Amino acid sequence: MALLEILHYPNPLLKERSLPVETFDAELRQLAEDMAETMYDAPGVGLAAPQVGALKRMVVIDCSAHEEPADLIVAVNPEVIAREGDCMEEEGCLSVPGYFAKVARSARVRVRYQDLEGQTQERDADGLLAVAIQHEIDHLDGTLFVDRLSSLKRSMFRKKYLKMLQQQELEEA
Ligand code: GNR
Ligand code: NI
Repeated sequence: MALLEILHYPNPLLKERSLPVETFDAELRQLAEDMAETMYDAPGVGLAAPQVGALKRMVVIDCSAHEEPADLIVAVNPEVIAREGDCMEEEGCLSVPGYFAKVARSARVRVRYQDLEGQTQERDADGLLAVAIQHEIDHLDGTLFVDRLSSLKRSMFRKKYLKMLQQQELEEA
């Protein structure tokens, strides 16, 4: 059990494409466990391996909030195989703390992935779970939610956010 360090924008690792997982071993299970612990501690509803510096196609998601029992999904090599409808919900990201914006996504998705045993699974999702799945798969392709904003909003984000980071550095110096 270990809490992992979450990388923040503009860390270049967040722009990398993660590699497919081919080996379903104890090391992968340990990473999944540590990612889940890190997600719950943050707290967040999802976490992708590249956010903790591991360029592997694996994500953990739990949108059950405070409901019991918790519904932890560990999805290896996840892909959206069908999508339907459109939505525009406010998103945040543990790698971009303090910034929130509405992002256009599909409203409903069917996702295919492998579990930690390597067994193929499929699952339908809507609402926050559908948004979170799309947000996490984006991380595996090196895409952050701010990359999906209009170019005007994205350039405003960059200016504001980099300025805020500079200010924080000054305060910490
Ligand atoms: O905790 C998170 N909340 C969230 C809210 C709306 C849309 C997406 C998310 S994912 C985010 C955690 C995170 O950054 N995962 O990569
Ligand atoms: Ni994120």
